[in-house]
Amino acid sequence: MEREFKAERDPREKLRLAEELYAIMPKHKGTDKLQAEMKAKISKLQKQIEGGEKKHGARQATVYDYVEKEGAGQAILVGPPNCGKSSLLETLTHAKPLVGDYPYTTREPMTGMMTFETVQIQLIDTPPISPESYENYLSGLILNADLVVLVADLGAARMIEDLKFIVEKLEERRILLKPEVIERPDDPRYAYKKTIICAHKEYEDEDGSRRAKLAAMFPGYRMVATSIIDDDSMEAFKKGVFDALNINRVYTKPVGHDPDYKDPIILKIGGTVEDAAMTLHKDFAQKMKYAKIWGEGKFQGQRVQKDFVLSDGDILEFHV
Ligand SMILES: Nc1nc2c(ncn2[C@@H]2O[C@H](COP(=O)(O)OP(=O)(O)OP(=O)(O)O)[C@@H](O)[C@H]2O)c(=O)[nH]1
Ligand SMILES: [Mg+2]
Repeated sequence: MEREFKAERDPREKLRLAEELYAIMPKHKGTDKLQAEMKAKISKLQKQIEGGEKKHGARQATVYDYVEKEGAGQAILVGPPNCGKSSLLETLTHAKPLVGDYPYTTREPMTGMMTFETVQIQLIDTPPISPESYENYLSGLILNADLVVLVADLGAARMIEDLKFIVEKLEERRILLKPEVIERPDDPRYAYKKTIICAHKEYEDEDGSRRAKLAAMFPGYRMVATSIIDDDSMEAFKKGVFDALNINRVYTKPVGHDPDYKDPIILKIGGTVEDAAMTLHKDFAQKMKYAKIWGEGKFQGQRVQKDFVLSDGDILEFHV
């Protein structure tokens, strides 16, 4: 592992390895000096990551490795050069990324907010991943996102090879793309990332054979076929992302008033009445005695307790 630590260039990876090395290091008088050295290295790496400190001449790209989350969820568009990532961002949000009919158009990440029904979802457009290019900060961006959207170019002759390269590249960075994430990897150095497949430029695949290849490569993954000139497919993309985020929208209503549909509470699937109240205020959740609920499959206005599990679209009226 020590050799791995020395070879690693990505500061976040390096930090993780350093912390691990420190954890397994025998702690006694004889290793005092080593322990101190390792601790110093860890703190230096932490500073470097936080402050984006420049190491003499070394190429550091910590500026882009974190995008603060906004809205109900954050999805990151990842794919080979020229597959249409920036076009998707441009079509689905108000962002104005550079789009070009040549590879490597995008040089830095860009974000935009996509509206799906009553929620806003954040999209991140990224520079492409290929044998010629991998920006180190991508690992951090992907790890922080709630969802990876792997964009496939149905018109590219090397579609499968290009995607295979990306999957392997991320694996090398200890990120494993998964159709669903229900458990943590056995090896703590790895991270599972929930991923959906965007089969983009659908009109380049008239007989559907390329989509079939994609589905065979990514069994069990949610897949959505898209084209920027097909509005229905853009809606399907939004819904696909929303569904994959595993979140519920819960609306609140003051007693005697209509529900507020503009600003839903966002909860993980399985969230309860108490969780919903907590998002408003901790004290409020404590004071709350019960809630009334309106929604599918419920008696309208039914009284429910704090531990009641909510569904998407439920309307709550809190009673203190
Ligand atoms: N046929 C077709 N072409 C598309 C579609 N979406 C984008 N394109 C074209 O694909 C090319 C690349 O688009 P970009 O959005 O720049 O692709 P990108 O993945 O951001 O490319 P890089 O930034 O280089 O990685 C452009 O010529 C777009 O017009 C689509 O749905 N169908
Ligand atoms: Mg681009």
